[in-house]
Amino acid sequence: MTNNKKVLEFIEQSKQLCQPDQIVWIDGSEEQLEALRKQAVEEKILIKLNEEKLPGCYLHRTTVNDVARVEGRTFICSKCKEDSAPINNWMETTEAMNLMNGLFNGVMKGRTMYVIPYSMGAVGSKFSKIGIELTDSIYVVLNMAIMTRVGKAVIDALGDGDFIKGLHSYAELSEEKRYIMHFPEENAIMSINSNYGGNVLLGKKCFALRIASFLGKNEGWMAEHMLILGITNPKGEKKYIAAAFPSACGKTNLAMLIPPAIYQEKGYKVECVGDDIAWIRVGEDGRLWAVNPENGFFGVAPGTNMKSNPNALLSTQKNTIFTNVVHNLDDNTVWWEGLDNNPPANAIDWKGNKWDYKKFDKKDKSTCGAHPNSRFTAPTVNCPCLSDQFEAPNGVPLSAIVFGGRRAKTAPLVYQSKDWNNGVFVGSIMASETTAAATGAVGVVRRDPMAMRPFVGYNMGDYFNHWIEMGEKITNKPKIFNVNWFRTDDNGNFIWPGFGDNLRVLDWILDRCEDKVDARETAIGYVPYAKDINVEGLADVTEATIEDLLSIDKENWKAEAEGIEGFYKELGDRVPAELYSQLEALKKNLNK
Ligand code: GTP
Ligand code: SPV
Ligand code: MN
Repeated sequence: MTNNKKVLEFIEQSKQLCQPDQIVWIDGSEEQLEALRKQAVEEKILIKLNEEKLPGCYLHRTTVNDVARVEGRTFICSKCKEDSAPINNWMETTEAMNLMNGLFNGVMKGRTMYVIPYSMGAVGSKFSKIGIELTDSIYVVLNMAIMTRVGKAVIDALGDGDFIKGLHSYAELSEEKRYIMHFPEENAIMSINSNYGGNVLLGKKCFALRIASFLGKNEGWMAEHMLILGITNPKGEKKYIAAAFPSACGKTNLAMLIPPAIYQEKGYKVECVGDDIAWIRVGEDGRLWAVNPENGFFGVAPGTNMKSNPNALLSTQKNTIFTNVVHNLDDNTVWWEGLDNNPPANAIDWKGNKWDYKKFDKKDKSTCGAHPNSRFTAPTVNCPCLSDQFEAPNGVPLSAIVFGGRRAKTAPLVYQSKDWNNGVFVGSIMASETTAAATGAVGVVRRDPMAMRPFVGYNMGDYFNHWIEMGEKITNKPKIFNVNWFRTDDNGNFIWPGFGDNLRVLDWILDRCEDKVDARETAIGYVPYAKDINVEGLADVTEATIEDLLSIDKENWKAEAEGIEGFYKELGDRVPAELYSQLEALKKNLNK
């Protein structure tokens, strides 16, 4: 398939190490992929779903111990500890290589090693980057073929160029021997003993965030955990926003939102450019330009329905792989909590056991039919609101950058930072309740700067510094905001309706970008006047509700400032002095 010596050498070395029975190149053809789907069905890796109702769709169940990213077993390896730690798990490069070489030794005996050439970004575009993933998992091949551009065209575009090496084996799916290892200094990724999404689809979090953030720091661009969406107003003006929320905190939903009726009537339109990852560069015009390097959506299934996110649901109606959802045996389709109010009576749960929906107890996750982190892998082309700029070689220009997390109290519905560096500070102090997207406790507040805590491929202090340095290069800076859709009342219910109604907040954000609306200066930044958030057509939300959602409790924020200081200290001495000055300014404002 290629004469690229580095590619051939990588395959040969991996072959010697893993000792597969055979090697199969993924050429990207539909015939080859269809043959692999058939084989996966025969080998019980996939279940073919109802061809009339869900054409080209399949169901996969992972083993029970392998259902989410494993942050505790994910490492950023480097020669010098400080270049990765303290937020990342660190292992010295050679030690990690030796450990991994031991684990990969002979691991593919009796198996096939698939060679997946893939492009992050449109094939051949000047900002795209190429990776080669070697894997023994057909599930990985079929998911990568949805999530990225794969095959012959990619190898042709690579020519004799450089690429990111990725080696994966599901091995024995052992939790104790599971490692997701990154070697940013060697352009390499090694992942073993998992077969779940973010641990094994190496183009996604491993390459497009961890390795790419490191490349971006050295090359002067940014790889961020951000959705990208376009909003067209009734005058036909199109503006783009990028937003970073932690895993399972609403990126896919916001990226595909359906405008509320009153906005539709006025002629607003929302389009999706990306739902998870943005690669961002400074354009010749001094603005920031963003591309989505992916080609599919790896979205959270539970909660997705025709009301909350019809565009996402419609994206999953063909050529989609569902992972860890409920199998409806009556019509051979799928179901998950929050799809509709008709759980199937004759069903198999995500673990492969007979499932009785009558035993479902909202408070006990173990009674769920679908795993809380069950996912769909759907091609972007399926999305009814996909932007026509999705493959634009230079991406789309950003008017605003939005940060956001899941906070029951503290963070108001929305606020605006005072300038770029203050915006970097706002991103750096993000905190959010943990979700099922990673293994570990759910609902615990943790600091998650820029929603990148699990995804920065180097030292966090250096990462903050990179943001500050980028600001110096952007002559036409986007404004930076923070949002929180998740404030709760005393009964724990979300106060803000969220989903499509989030456009009401984005509307204010864009007005601020164009200096069309005033705001109230507070200790933390600019907050809307309640009357400026449009509540027209919202039954349960009044101006008083908005007042409440926008309120800032100074005592809470003083405690927050303490927490931030502790976090900065934990990060070590590479946190830029500028951010400490921002923190001092916040404290002073809170004591005014
Ligand atoms: P990753 O794919 O893990 O990066 O997640 P994501 O950030 O794309 O999150 P997603 O949009 O899939 O939403 C995750 C969960 O949050 C789902 O259960 C949604 O129903 C819920 N959610 C999304 N947006 C909102 C919102 O505006 N309000 C509320 N209350 N819940 C929301
Ligand atoms: C996330 O956890 O942010 C995801 C899912 O988008 S995974 O691909 O598993 O990282
Ligand atoms: Mn994500």
